[in-house]
Amino acid sequence: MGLFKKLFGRKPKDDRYALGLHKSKENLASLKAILAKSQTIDDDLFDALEDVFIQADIGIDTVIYFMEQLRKEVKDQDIKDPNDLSEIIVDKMFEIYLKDELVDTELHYDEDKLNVYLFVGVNGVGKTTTIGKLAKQYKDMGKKVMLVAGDTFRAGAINQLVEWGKRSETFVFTKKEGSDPSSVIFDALNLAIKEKYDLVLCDTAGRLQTKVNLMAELSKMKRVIEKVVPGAPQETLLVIDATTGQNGMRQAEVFKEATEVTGIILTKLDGTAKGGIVLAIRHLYDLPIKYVGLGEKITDLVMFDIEQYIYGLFKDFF
Ligand SMILES: Nc1nc2c(ncn2[C@@H]2O[C@H](COP(=O)(O)OP(=O)(O)OP(=O)(O)O)[C@@H](O)[C@H]2O)c(=O)[nH]1
Ligand SMILES: [Mg+2]
Repeated sequence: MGLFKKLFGRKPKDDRYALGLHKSKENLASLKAILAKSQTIDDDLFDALEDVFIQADIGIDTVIYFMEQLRKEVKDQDIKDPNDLSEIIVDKMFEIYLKDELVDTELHYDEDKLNVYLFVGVNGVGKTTTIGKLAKQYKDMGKKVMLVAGDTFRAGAINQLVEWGKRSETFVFTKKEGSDPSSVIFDALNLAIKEKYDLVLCDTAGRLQTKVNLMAELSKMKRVIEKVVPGAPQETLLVIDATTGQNGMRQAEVFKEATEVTGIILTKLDGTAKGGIVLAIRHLYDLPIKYVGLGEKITDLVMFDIEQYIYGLFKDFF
């Protein structure tokens, strides 16, 4: 059974996707109109569909690939009615995302061990906010969580993390502004070991320096973490702002080259009509999206679930 039938035949577990994706849904509504007014499946229809997908920021390479797949499927299945296309579109989106493998969205978490997650990404994408949200989730699961103010560069960055510490009721390790980030992490991790913490979330500065500096700083932080806590960091999470679309993906590329990223956190999906970026990321980077940000509140961070996501996008649609 295709995903389409499976998804639309049941009630969703979590309606936050549908709510958070309202802007992307408006964009896709034009898809419905296009299919409804088309009499036949022809090049004009394919062109119109292609435009909608580009608008949704699926990314040009991904759109080209997607359209090829769609055309092939229409031919193979000998589909004539444009209305039958919706089902195939949903199924193909799902296939692109999965790439024939199971995507593990769980964060790597070792029980009975100190876990360290490092957050990297361009400034303003939502690293600090995401750390605050995630801290709350782990705290609610009964874990002992520490936040580390590794952004010692931007004025106000430390205080911002301290605020998130208050909201999530977690301890924040800080040193004074201008300290070497690696030394902050070093001291924080030693304290975390001594006081038997379960999870340490490290904030980092998001300024885009020269690539060489960035690489040097990130690899230094990583070396420190690896040395103090063997097996860590369990996750190096690249945070990407969905509203910046393809441009944001290009900026994030630098971080991907500078350090070994294990997963993506896609923020501000609530603020964009370009929800297709999910497929672009999957198609271009071989990295799973682990969490998505659907708002500014502490509860607005959810584990990424491609089925829920596609359901959220197309819910009012069929
Ligand atoms: N709507 C919405 N806003 C978000 C989301 N995540 C973060 N934000 C907002 O994005 C802005 C920047 O977030 P920060 O967490 O400060 O970003 P940062 O990556 O730490 O930025 P720097 O410290 O400057 O590198 C804040 O106003 C957040 O409230 C989200 O999922 N949805
Ligand atoms: Mg920050």
